Amino acid sequence: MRSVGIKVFVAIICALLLTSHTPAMAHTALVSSSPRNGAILQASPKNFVLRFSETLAQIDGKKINTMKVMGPSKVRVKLNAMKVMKTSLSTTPLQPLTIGRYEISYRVVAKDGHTLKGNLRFTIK
Ligand SMILES: [Cu+2]
Repeated sequence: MRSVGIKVFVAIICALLLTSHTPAMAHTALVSSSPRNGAILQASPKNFVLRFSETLAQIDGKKINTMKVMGPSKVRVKLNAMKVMKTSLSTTPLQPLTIGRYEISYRVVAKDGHTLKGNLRFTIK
């Protein structure tokens, strides 16, 4: 019967969806960044790019994917607007950064609704 076939099909899809997101699996993760964590740079980075393992969620008018850059003496670096492109979040500094240690902290929401927070550091020599 046709309806039995559909039920089996639906059951298989449900099973796949459940196993594809078990608690043991990590949700979205940071895949790469520019600058890299621990990087020692000779000059100011032209941009900040974070790439994640999952597509980021976007809600019109809400800044749900953000990063913050703190510089020497805990001075917050002024950044241009955040750009979200599928799995990446990027921005550029308003002005070139000076010598010192910096920390990027980020908070993103993946399309599955899960939030990821983290931070990384880099130094300009
Ligand atoms: Cu998740």
